[in-house]
Amino acid sequence: MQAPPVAMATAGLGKVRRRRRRPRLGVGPAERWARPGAWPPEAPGPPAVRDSWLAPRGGFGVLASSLGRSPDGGSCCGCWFWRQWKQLSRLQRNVILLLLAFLALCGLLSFVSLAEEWKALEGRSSEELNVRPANPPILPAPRKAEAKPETLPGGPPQRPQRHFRRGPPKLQMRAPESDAKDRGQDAAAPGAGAGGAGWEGAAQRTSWRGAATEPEQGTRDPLRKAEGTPKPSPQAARIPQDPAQQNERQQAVVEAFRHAWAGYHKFAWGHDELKPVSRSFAEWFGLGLTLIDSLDTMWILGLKKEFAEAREWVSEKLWFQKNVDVNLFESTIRILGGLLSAFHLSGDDLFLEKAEDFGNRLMPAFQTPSKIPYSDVNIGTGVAHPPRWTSDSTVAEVTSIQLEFRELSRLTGNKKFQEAVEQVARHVHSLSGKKDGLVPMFINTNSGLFTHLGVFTLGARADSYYEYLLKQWIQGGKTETQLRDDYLEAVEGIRRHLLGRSEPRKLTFVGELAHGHFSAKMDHLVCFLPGTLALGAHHGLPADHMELARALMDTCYQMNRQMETGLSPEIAHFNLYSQKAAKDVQVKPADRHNLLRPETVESLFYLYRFTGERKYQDWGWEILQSFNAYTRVPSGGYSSIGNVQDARNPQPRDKMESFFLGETLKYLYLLFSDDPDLLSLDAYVFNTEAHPLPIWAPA
Ligand code: DMJ
Repeated sequence: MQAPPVAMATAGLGKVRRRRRRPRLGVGPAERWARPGAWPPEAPGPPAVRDSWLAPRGGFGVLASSLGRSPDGGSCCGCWFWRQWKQLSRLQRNVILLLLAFLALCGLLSFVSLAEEWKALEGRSSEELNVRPANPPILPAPRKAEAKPETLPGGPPQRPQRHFRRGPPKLQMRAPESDAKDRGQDAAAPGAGAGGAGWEGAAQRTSWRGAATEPEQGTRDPLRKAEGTPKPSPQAARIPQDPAQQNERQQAVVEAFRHAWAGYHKFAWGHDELKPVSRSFAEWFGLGLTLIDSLDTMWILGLKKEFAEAREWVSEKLWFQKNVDVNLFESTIRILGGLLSAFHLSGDDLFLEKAEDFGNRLMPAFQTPSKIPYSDVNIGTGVAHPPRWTSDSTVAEVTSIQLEFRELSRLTGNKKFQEAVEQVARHVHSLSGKKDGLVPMFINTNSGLFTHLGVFTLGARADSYYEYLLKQWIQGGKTETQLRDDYLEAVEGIRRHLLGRSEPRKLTFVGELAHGHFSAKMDHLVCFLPGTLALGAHHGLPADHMELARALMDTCYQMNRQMETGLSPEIAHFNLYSQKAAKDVQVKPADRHNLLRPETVESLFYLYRFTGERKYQDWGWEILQSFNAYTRVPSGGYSSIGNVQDARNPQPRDKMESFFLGETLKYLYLLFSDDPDLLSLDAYVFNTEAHPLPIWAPA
């Protein structure tokens, strides 16, 4: 970022030098240069001096060495400097001023960066003095883990380390239609390496602002040390795999899945994401993200052949010894969650072995001064780090990995996964800076304190914090009351500070609060909330949560319904004023896109399960038809779109997110089912990427 201005300035001086010489050689009229402040050929100044500082070898060093005495040996250096300055052309002066401004800017930036570090350190000491976690551990040990004295996570924070790649660099590569399939991750196989350092070369790669740990040896052993053989969920047997049992709407979902999968299979096999329009693929982590995210959906939809082929790829091509940065949250909910869920549904040990290997590689992220994990970790080198521009992590990210790590501990008998994430949960529970249970969006990995205080949202960066409070409580058999209480307090905080009503339909929406200022803005992401509220009510929380769930469900439906394509924008703004013909849901040009997100249909699934009201199925059916009408790409796959308000040209954006298969189509399929035992919500809890994990039986 900073190099170009220097290069430009240098290039500029070169040009000046060439242009100055022309009139002196008599090329072109001398008058061209005879302007105030320019350098006329007849100017009395000393050409030798002028040439010397413009000459490449002398440059600014020569100018600097001339300072302190005038050319005629006099002592008035200020006068001499001023004369020299006056003799420069405007261009030359500008170049010099630009350079000086650039140097000043560099100085300023360095100062700001140092100041930030000082502030973080100060914050840390004040936390150590004043804001100690108030509570003892709030969560029980995993049922299978007691007898296993595994090393706990943590240890002293590492010296700042360097990371080599920052994610997600969405590289696009075109897949030859014929053989894209087999390239997968061959290069990442053990010992081979496309940049993969493997464990051996890993430990020394260190420097700026990250944590590195010695890679753990024998990452697959702990599984064998678990008490007894880990058991997949017994509920798996209840999933019907016979297509004959599927109703018409479920069959339509299966057809949509097959179409999406066909595109992925043809153009992106083994890669992270399909780019359906360009018939190519994009890499994020280089770990076959869509394939892993889709495993349990295929199982649930009864797509045995497709599941078997994907399983084969996991067995043969999925290796984690790669020098690649992954985002801790995204890879936990999609990859770890996907593998654990595939294990539970299929009973196939392969998925648990892969999950444990991957979980081990994520652990360095927790080695920070505060134990609040860094956002990114290199799964090959064990180097973890925050984003380049900050040492903050996102609150939703560090508090929405608990279901997966806890389940991994339960299955493997290795406590360290659970301990690491529960330490984070306890710490966040104890922090000040909340407002009636609502949390800010950022937390600093050095100080462990919330940052950017005073801004509250249920959308991006905070959303799944609330979801995981409830779901951890359910997962643990409803024994961890602190989680439930934090959740209840947060729902009251939402009621008190974030609810609004639109005009003319009086839709209830969840807005945002920034330093006391209410904004009628709601991300589509917030549409997870009706489902979560309904789930809580089903598990015995106050009945009025269900009423709020119903009201918000109507709103989320309208966010889809009021658009020309029938698909919600990424962000909606709600009209607060009574005006004739005004719509409740308004959209700004920058927010008109739709990424095939699941939240509306996710909540429809919960609402239908708990109420049995057909309208929720009908609303989901409308949305599936809209996806088919406006996002389906004929050659295979579905694409996110750029404008939900333009049914003629919805502007395909050439990207099929993995959650379309992992979540959106799965929730639609479950919504259309009339069998409450198909992944019963009394036996399973879905992680935030729709991967079902078993509810732990009461001890
Ligand atoms: C998914 O990865 C998860 O649902 C996450 O919680 C939010 N973002 C996407 C879907 O919108």
